[in-house]
Amino acid sequence: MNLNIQTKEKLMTDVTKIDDYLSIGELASMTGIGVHTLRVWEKRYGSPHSQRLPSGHRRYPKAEVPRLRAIASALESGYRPSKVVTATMEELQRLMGLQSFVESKADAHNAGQAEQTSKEMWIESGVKSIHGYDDGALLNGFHEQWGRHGALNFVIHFAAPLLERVGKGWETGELTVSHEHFTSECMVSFLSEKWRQMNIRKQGPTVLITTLPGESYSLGILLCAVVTSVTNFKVIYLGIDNPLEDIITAAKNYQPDILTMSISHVFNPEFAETLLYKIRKELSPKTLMVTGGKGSPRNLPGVTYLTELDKYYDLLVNFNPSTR
Ligand code: B12
Repeated sequence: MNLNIQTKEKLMTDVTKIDDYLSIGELASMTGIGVHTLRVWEKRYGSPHSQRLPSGHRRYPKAEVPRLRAIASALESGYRPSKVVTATMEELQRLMGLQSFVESKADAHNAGQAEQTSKEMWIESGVKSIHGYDDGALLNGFHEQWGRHGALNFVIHFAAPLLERVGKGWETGELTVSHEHFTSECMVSFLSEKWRQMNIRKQGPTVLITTLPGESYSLGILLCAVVTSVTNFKVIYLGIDNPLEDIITAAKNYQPDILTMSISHVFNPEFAETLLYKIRKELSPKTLMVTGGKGSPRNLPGVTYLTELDKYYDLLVNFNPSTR
């Protein structure tokens, strides 16, 4: 592009005055896509499109960050650059199976009766498989709904309600302890395989996932690992019941952008609060602490408490490390 001096001056004023632009290095660190790759893509595909300062340095609109993060995720999942680099955010979400999630969030409250009934029928057929300890049928059902609705819809609308239904079955005496254990085992192995597949070879921003010491419930952090894996973030998964010192050491060594924890009803929120304070005190202020679950304290300074997994997904896709 040949710019005359006037145009160059105007651009310099626009770009340097406006906080909404990033250098190529800043864009690279916020998206996990290398500087060289960004240059090659612009030359080859015309995207992401930069503006030039008179010095020749590129400036990119900040608004490109979520789209580039989605591109990085698509590449991690095996898509070719030629297919995704020029795609819009909507096209990328559709490609990654997130579109139905986004749409279903938009009209979650108006979800059709038919859809609700079919979910309930699916849950009851899962319970039937659980009664017969039929892991083949149960896992097939998981695969089918995951494939049909995508990862996020699966964890929010199928996995969590099935676990809730099993809990009710146990409470009323319909299901035994071994039914509950059988369900947990199937769910743990299915979800672990899924998020680990999505996490392979990822680079870029990190989320450290763990529970507090004394925690016996693992499904909360597994659901968080799945939600994290569909975003651009790399998961470092410590599992449950870790000593406080180990959590702090890992956070110091890996400097994660986010530390995510699920705190189940097993915890007294006051005790959880004491432990969370200790972690927060030792952690870099740059690391965001996120908690959820029935035993999690709320309104703790320096800790973001979220009730829902879809809110957690929103937090991840809108996360901007440079503002921390
Ligand atoms: C599976 C299960 C177990 C398994 C857990 C296995 C595992 N690997 O985790 C095992 C067998 C260990 C177990 C044991 C027991 N269990 Co149990 N268990 C359940 C069950 C069926 C599912 C729990 C679960 O993991 N759900 C999935 C999680 C993720 O859902 P959630 O905690 O509701 O979290 C939701 C949100 O809070 C949010 N969330 C959670 N974490 C986070 C984090 C972030 C960052 C965000 C954003 C969101 C978020 O997302 C979730 C989905 O919406 C529940 C039923 C139920 N209604 O939950 C009973 C249930 C929790 N268990 C119960 C009981 C009584 C027990 C036992 C005491 C039974 C016994 N007599 O031995 C023991 C106690 C164990 C202990 N150490 O204290 C009761 C608890 C009642 C109470 N409030 O006190 C329940 C509710 C069953 C019931 N209806 O009675 N259990």
